[in-house]
Amino acid sequence: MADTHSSLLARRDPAIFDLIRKEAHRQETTLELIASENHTSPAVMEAMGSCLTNKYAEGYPGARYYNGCEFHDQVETLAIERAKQMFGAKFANVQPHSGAQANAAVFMALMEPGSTFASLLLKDGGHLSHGMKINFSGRYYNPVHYPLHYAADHKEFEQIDYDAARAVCLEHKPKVIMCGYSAYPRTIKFDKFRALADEVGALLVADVAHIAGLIVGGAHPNAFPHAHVVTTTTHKTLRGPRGGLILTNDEELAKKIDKAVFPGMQGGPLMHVIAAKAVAFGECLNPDFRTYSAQVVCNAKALAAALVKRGYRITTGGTDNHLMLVDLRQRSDKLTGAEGSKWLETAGIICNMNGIPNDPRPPRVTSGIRLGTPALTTRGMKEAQMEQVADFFDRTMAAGLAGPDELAKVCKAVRGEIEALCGKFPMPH
Ligand code: DSN
Repeated sequence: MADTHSSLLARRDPAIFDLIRKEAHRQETTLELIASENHTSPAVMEAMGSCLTNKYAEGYPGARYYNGCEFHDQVETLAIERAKQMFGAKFANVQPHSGAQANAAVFMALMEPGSTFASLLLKDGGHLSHGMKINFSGRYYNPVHYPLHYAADHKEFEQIDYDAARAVCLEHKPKVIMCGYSAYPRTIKFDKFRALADEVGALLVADVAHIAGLIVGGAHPNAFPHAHVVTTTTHKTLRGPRGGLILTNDEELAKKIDKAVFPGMQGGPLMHVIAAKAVAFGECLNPDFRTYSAQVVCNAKALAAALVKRGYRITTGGTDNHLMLVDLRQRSDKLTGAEGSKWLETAGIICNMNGIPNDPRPPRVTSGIRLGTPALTTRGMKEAQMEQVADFFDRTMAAGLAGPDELAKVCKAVRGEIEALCGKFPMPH
């Protein structure tokens, strides 16, 4: 079916076909270390490319505003049931088009415009939908932020400061406390946040977009039963299609959330994506997924240790999850995230520049690079390959520091080695 589909596309729209083919080759032959990306299975992609894209299904299973939804009801119900099973939750909404839209719907359900909520700033590892000034969350609500720990004793340095979070919440009495982050390498203590939420009379929302797959696979504590509401994307460690998901155990909140998603935030659900979510959730419920999640964390720890050995600093001193923030300054003060990540791309390592906590450099330059292991682990790579990845990383940085000629020479050599390694660890097929 995939071949027929491809050859059809090749005939109908050779320009797009060619670009997709080139992108597939890029993915096959490079190392994907962006912490929020992964390689989905062909089954997930097949569901996404199906005829379900043709249908309007506004509403929810059994209560649609359009006819002809018999099979769509069954698809969405399967996705909901699997989502609930994955997280041990009583209610799930699988319709959000993205994680940011899931958060927007939850804000709409739980707060009034102007309400105060507490979160971590984007520059400390949070997310733009957690109160960035130019985002809906900072524009229509009133964010207050809790800090990371920077005490001179370096105890839990650069980690969430739960005492300071308590002080912020006692002062501002937020309606919602957000936890869950996009660049935070340590275990989140959901129980501590819940105790704080109870103390100040707030609802706890855990945006577990980054660690959802680790939770489902048993490699990170579950946000339930502590969180009142959990939001996530479905395409990161969950390895599904791009999309969002909301869960809760509270029936009243579930009703408000359903209304906020549709008709509050969105119109017709993307039924082809919901089918693909169901397929991915089915894969996550397979016992193999536990092995995968554990290996993602082992690989991240191995990669962090291998980089430390080569002179890099990892913020917080390491990682408990799938990602790490590499502070390049310890290797050389001349290295920046912007330049370094471009050199790495030329060599075949795809990652993103990222500010480190208290970064003296601006967000478009940065002193750090964020690396994550979900995609490489999907390809079957293990600790031995993480040592090789650290070696590729460091040789490229050293060459960049040496100058353009050395950089060109080393990138070419490293790229060849990476292509050979990728050949041994193909993407899912
Ligand atoms: N943009 C995503 C990330 O890379 O972490 C979060 O939404």
